[in-house]
Amino acid sequence: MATAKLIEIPTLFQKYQVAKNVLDRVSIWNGDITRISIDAIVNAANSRLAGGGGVDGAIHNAAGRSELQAQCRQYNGCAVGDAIITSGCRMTHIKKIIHTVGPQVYGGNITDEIRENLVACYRTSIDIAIENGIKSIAFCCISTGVYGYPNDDAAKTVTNFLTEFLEKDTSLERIVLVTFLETDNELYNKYFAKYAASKT
Ligand code: AR6
Repeated sequence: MATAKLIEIPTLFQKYQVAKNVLDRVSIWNGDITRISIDAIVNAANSRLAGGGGVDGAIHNAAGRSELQAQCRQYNGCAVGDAIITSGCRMTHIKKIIHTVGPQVYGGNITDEIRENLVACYRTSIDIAIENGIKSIAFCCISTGVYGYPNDDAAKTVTNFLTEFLEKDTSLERIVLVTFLETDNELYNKYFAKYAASKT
């Protein structure tokens, strides 16, 4: 009879466990970011933090324009790729709003610098969230509206960054990717499925 042999956990299974730990903490949700009950939502702001249209306008309306503007004025604007934090003002179902400024894309031409700035928006927002004890965070699709960042490249870039980040991070319990457009929902599903497939 063959002697018993200690079998090591296959590398494949270890990879699967890492991916499961990432995917268990990410949700893709189609809807209005102002309706989510979560620790923090991330706004796609402008560098003057002056309020605007799109998701920025929706968040200012829901939070109360004058209250939110008063908090934004305490900062001297915000650079592209950087982020600042305010309270949720009248949005009592959240604790904080993180305002980040995405890169602008003209003519669909994405340079390395533009892509790095998009990643910086997510990284800086998460850094500020963690510094403020936030455990759950919802992102809108930064830069993909008025600022013209192509949806496919954004979804791929953000998926790559977040999966890599979450493989190492243990402090964030949930990231919700809020898609307003069906196309962004489909793109995130595609790229997260590719990530999952790469680990099995
Ligand atoms: N909830 C979730 N996502 C939304 C909502 C909402 N209520 N409304 C729009 N979106 P954009 P940007 C999506 O243009 O490209 C502002 O005027 C939208 O479909 O809001 O970063 C600022 O003041 C798109 O997928 O932000 C800046 O000047 C995504 O949010 C400028 O626009 C981002 O679109 C920033 O442009």
